[in-house]
Amino acid sequence: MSNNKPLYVTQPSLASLDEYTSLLKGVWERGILTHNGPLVQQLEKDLCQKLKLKNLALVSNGTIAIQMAIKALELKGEIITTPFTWIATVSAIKWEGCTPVFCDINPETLNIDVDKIEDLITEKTVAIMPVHVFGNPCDVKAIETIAKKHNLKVIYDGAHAVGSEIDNKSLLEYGDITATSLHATKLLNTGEGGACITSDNVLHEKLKRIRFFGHDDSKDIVEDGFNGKMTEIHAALGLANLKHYDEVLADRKNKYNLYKTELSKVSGLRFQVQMNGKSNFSYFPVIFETEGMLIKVEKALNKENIFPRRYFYPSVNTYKNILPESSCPISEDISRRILCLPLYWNLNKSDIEKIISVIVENS
Ligand code: T4K
Repeated sequence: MSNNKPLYVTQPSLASLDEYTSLLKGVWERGILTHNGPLVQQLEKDLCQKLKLKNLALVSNGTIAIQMAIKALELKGEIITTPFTWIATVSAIKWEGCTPVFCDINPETLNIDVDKIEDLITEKTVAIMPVHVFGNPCDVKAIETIAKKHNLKVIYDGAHAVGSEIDNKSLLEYGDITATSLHATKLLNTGEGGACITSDNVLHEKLKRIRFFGHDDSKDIVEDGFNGKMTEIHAALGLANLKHYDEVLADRKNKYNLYKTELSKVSGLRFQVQMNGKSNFSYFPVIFETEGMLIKVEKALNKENIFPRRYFYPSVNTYKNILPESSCPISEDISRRILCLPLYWNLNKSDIEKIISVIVENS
């Protein structure tokens, strides 16, 4: 094992401690820690402005955001989703009493294969839940056409999608509702956190009631709600970090391009293809020819104290302890061969060059 500092798949992009504590001073003075406090309201306003969104409701994490979207749309039945995702997409569907139905992925974009969705629609289907995998925009137009034709709702799992766009419009604006994550590992973070985005004002008000026990303004219970609130402590971190959003976004793109340019010269490596808009470059996934090659490179990187991650492995449809057996051969195959390399603000150019050289030597 080398003595180099460890390099992880990601590290949070953080404002300075002074920027954060100056916001916390106000929290201490007001003594308001939660319940839709001024910083939560400010962060919602600032995010809407920055990302050009009509509405955004902050919540305690991205998984709750997906559950709230299902609840707000009152869905009961089958939801067609992708197996190439984090388990949260599917656990949220299950926690809301719905049944996930897996649609295999496009091997280039790694997003749900829109040509396979219609074959999976039954009389029980109520919605489609695609994921913008690694911030790469799904084919939102094709998905909207299918949904309209079959009278289905669309919820995007946009956990990775802050900063991605289609036609100069935030990717978070598509679908009936998009759920996003502001987790520590995301491009913009509040430590733990998430949000529901919808351009439907009525749905937005409903989402806000759901996250607050189902209260209306007079504290009557008018919805079947729960506790999805974000605290002022988390919102303060989001506000401090948001000040650095543009530089973080630009930095990811530069680092992504550095990896891509150099690793494109290595035969046998493949990269996620972007076809439908502008990614936020929040992850750098590499697809190897075989799992054996991936394992060889991963071991060599670990020896140098470098820790990439196998997002997403295994393919979620294969979690036999919580799901009935189903087959998605493309997702299962890609899952075995894909590795996400370190990509974050504090990663230096020399760190990236080191990672590239280890991959070149072991490919
Ligand atoms: N949908 C999708 C498609 C998602 O990817 C996710 C979450 C969700 C929904 C649900 O959103 P949330 O409910 O989480 O808001 C991470 C995250 O926990 C998870 O948010 C994320 N996706 C998933 C893809 O990755 P792990 O298991 O990789 O976390 P961990 O602890 O191994 O962290 C990875 C690296 O990050 C570490 O090596 C070091 C670094 N790290 C991590 C944390 C938590 C830090 O430097 N500081 C930290 O505080 O799950």
